[in-house]
Amino acid sequence: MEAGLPARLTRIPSEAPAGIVHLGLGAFFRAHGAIFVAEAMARSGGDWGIIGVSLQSPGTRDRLAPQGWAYTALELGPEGETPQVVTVLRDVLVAPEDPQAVLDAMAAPSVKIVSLTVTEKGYCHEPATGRLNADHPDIRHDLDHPLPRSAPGFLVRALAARRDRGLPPFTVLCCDNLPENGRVVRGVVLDLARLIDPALADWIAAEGAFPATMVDRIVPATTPADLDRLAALTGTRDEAPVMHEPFRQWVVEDDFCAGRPDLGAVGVQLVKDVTPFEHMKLRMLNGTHSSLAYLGYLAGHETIADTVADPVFAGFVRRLWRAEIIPALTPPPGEDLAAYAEALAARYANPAIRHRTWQIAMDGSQKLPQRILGTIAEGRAAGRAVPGLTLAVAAWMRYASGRDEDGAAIEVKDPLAPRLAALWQDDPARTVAGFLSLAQVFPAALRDDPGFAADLTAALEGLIRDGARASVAAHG
Ligand code: CS2
Repeated sequence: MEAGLPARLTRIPSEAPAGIVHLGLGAFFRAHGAIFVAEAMARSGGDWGIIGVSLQSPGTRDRLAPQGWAYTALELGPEGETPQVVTVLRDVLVAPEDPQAVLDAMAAPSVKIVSLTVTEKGYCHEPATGRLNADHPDIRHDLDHPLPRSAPGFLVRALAARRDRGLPPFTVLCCDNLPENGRVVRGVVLDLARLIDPALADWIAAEGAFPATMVDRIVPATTPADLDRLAALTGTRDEAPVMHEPFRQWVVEDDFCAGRPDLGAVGVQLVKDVTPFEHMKLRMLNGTHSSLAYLGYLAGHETIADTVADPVFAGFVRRLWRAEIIPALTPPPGEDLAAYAEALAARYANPAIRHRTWQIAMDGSQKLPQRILGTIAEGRAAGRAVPGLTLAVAAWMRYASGRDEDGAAIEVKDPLAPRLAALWQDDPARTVAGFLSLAQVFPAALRDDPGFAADLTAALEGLIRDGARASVAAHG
């Protein structure tokens, strides 16, 4: 079945029928959730094969189809690379080509879970409030058409089909880096369902389940050079491998309405409350990732490993953890935050992971609230200085202007990109005032805090005057 992929690699066998539909079949899920599920089935059985759905383009489907949906996951350790073949996918559907086929798959009686990695912007919500943005063009489309475009649209229409067929709902398992991601996706699904059919919303609210999760594994985008290196390593060409670091963590609220794979047997932490884990990971990992991405990019660093190899940045990130982020966190059960920070420093430094600052810099308007702005707001409310994170926000603004320190164009990827670029003015105070008027990004506590506006303006002035590296050095 896995034509072209060598049998001598370690295999995760599984021939079980599909019990999971996954929306957003990017590299992250294939290197994280899919592997946990495959291992859980290999260990404890169960019909948890996965049907992947690409919500945008056919590329992944077209590359995986000739391989019988199998692919190599290449672990990039500091001391070497270890491939394994993952055979848990049963099919890949491309939503824009055939949305009905996606709805049919999601409404199949064998499907018990619909998981998602559709990125922050895929939920069509307001990042600052967590509520559905009913004016989002895809949501407006999905309100009027039975064949949806958006992830919330697919969830609602598929749940409606199940109710109409007398089937129970599936569990909606959000695997994106959103705070309280289960509650957010439940909120957008119920908001949309209510606009379509209030009785459907009541049924979903009563019968459905939306466990929160914390997901973690660094998965840099696969490059053409990776394909060549892997082919040399294994002797076979895989057109759709994924690259990942050795570390992985998945913390899941144990609230499933129709069963689940035996995830606990393969190291998934099944807990009652994911919130402290989410805060730890979003603020300590993703918060510093974004800070290093904007400042590192402006300082001319291509990857996170390159950035933290620069001693000025290595000192800066440690100071962010120690002085600005950890003081605002409650440690989750069993976690030591100082040790977690040390482990992150080692993960960032892994030279085998070529994780581009440009890749992490994407979609800043969707990421900053949960990664950085919450820590800043809590720090300021507690009277704690947060100069490093404030500098990171200034760097985001500079990055979003679309020009780097040499005046060269930056390819800014963000749903708000044109709007952000237009906010850039010659006068830093006016630039800051413009950005702070973005209610969908900045919480009220920061929008209404003149002290924050002043600090941010000073940070931006320094950034423009001295450049990113010198500004970071001044904070070290
Ligand atoms: C990164 C994340 O691209 C980004 O925004 O911060 O993808 C990060 O690598 C993962 O969340 C790690 O678990």
